[in-house]
Amino acid sequence: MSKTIFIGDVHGCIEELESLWSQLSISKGDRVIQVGDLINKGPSSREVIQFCIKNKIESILGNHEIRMLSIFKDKASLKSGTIKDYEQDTLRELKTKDWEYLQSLDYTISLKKEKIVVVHAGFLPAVPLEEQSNKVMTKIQVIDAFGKPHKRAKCPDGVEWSQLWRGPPFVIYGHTPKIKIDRKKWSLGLDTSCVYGHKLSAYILESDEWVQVNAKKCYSWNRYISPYSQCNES
Ligand SMILES: [Mn+2]
Repeated sequence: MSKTIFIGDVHGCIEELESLWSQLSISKGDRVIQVGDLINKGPSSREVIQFCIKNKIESILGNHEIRMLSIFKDKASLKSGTIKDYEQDTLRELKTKDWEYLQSLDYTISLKKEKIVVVHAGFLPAVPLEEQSNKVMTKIQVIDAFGKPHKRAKCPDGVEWSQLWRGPPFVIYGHTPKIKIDRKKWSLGLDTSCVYGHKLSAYILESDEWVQVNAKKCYSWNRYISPYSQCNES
């Protein structure tokens, strides 16, 4: 039986992606979908995109892909001095084919029969699926008392969107880095903080199991997540 596999946020962690791939024993006919944020912060955004192209991994837009595509489109913004070092690195690294891959991505992938939707960040539970904004789909983490979406760090009293989400559809997402896979009745969060020194995770739908590899190191510092004080600040 062919498998459907979902992979969490990679952020340029090519060695971990390769090692996860070898543990998944992918065969012809399997479908592999990544939840966005393939690039930035980690060691090689370009190699990760090349790996996806070569292995026909489907992906969606994360906030980091949106950000890089907008910088790429408007080079004038480079002069504003608001570009982070890792964004400069990615901009230098990527070639035409890599940009074309990023440009081909959509905000969601729907598996109709399975009633599953894959999105990078999540959804606002009070809004119909077809009316969700691009910003919400790539950035939401928590919801405030007025029902507005926010970043977790900006709204400490907010409730995670996934706690309020009632399917169908079942939502598979990334963007909110955690130590463990975040499984709820109607959602599955797959960002297990690889670039922050924890794990890269994959979920296999048909057998309902996950496969994880440990990060080789902490590539980027995150105060909530990173285990090592010697991790590079970025
Ligand atoms: Mn993200």
